[in-house]
Amino acid sequence: MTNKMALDYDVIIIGAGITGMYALYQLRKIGYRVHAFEKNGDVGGTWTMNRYPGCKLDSESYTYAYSFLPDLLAEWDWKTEFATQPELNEFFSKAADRMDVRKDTTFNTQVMKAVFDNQENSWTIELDNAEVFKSRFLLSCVGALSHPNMPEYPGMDLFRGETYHTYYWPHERNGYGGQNANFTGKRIGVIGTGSTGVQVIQEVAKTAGELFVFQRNPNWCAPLCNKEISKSRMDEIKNNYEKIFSQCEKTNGGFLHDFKHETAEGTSQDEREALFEELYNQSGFGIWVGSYKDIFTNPTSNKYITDFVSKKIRERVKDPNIAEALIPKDHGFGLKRVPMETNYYEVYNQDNVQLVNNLKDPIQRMTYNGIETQNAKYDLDVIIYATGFDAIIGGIKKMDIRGVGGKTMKEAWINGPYTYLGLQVPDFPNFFMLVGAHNGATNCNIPRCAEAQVRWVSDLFEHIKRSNVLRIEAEQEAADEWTDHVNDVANQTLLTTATNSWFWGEFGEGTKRGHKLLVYNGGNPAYRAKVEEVKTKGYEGFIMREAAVAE
Ligand code: NA7
Repeated sequence: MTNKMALDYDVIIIGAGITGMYALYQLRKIGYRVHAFEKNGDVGGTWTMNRYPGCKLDSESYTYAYSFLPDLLAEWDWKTEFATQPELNEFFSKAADRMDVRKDTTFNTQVMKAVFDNQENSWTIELDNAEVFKSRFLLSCVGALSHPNMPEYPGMDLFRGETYHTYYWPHERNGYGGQNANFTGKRIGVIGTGSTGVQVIQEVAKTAGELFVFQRNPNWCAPLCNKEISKSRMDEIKNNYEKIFSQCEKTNGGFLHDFKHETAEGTSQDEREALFEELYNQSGFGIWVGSYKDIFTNPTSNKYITDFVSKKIRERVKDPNIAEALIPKDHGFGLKRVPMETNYYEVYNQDNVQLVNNLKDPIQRMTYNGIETQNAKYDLDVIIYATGFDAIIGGIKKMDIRGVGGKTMKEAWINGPYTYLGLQVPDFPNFFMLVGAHNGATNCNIPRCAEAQVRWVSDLFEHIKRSNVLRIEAEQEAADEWTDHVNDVANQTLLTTATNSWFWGEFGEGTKRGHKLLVYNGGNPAYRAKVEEVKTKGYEGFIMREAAVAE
């Protein structure tokens, strides 16, 4: 039977952040009718939403750009090694202008439901405004950190002061817009001490009347060492973009930094300390991913760096009891995302800052006046929630996605993410997830790996077009193998000892309940090699049905 139903688009993209914008641009360029739906009011994802005071990058700014817009790169001057939110927002906004993607994007619109039609090989999506659209293919580019966690404490609606979640920071009170001065002299409570909380705390501590930091589990933080970029340095960067991007391609995380040595075992203490010291005082993630590769797999090596960073915290925080409360005891250094900081630890030497250790004295409720813990009451003018995200899979969970036979993603992922290459799920034909769970592009300096992923998908879509493919889906066996591989890689690391982290999710029922790593930890080069091999072998692991066969 010939397929006669009307498609609104060939491809619908969900999300117009860094990945979605580029996917739209690429697929449109190769001849697809593409449209994106974006829940926020503009492009840019993370960088249009997180406007809290102190929000900035901890990837080097010039590694975080689109590499395929040479004109923009040539005229764009980064102000600092690690750019602030407004600068990034402006960069990606200009990039959107160059790609002219806004004209094919509907903003302030959320995809609520997507249903696959097994006869027509198409997706029908339903929006939050009740509109319905049909497309042949559906691409999720919803972002890894786009669905925030808001805790549910009793009395939250009673608090008479100002309440913020860092992700939903009001645009008119942009942390860099000067209005933030309103916090001067105020009594502020910050809940959460991940990367976001750390950035907020070190910023608002400068002017707060009193700042109370509500910390549940401490994180290992390390100095960012940000600095301004001079004209001559910027010229040098512009002349070296190609080298910079190619260096990032070689490293596991898509950063400039790479491990100096395979193992720390057998090294002398002096040798190790000298390397750690050098990296601790260097800008960026070098201290995390620039020393010994086996700090992630070998408990002895991990203890070396853990002891080193503990010593640094003890040196920097004057009160030994506070220093101990700031040193994680439940996991080694680097096994969760390392927040990068600027004088974060010194904040706790200030008279206007108090650390509230919620492991010993948990938050009980919010009141009209502030926060009540088991043992104390804190009167506040402002409460800032820096409580993180339903990471990696939050965007997928939020939508009601139904594949062949009405199967839901919840059913498909009952025991954890189940994917082929992190891109497709069996029984969900024509549906792709970019920079999602078990995907090599997710545990990475996002623009670097997102770009590579979009290019790969774009090649696949050229093939689909050339071969008149109506339906593409992952083979079950291929998905089994990939999922086992992702879990095997995770189980060979010490990350399994630090599962209270947004890298992990809890899945399964009864005795099967357990933590599953949400990201692929095999590294960017290994992932890229794998997907290239799949392409070379004629997209091995994908079942494709061409029009003549499918009709
Ligand atoms: P994270 O790193 O997930 O941190 C969230 C923080 O919030 C963490 O300290 C949590 O403590 C704390 N938290 C979460 N829920 C609660 C409740 N209910 N009560 C008290 N404290 C809570 O998120 P971020 O936004 O900081 O960073 C996410 C990524 O964004 C970051 O790594 C960058 O890549 C960009 P816990 O550890 O659970 O005890």
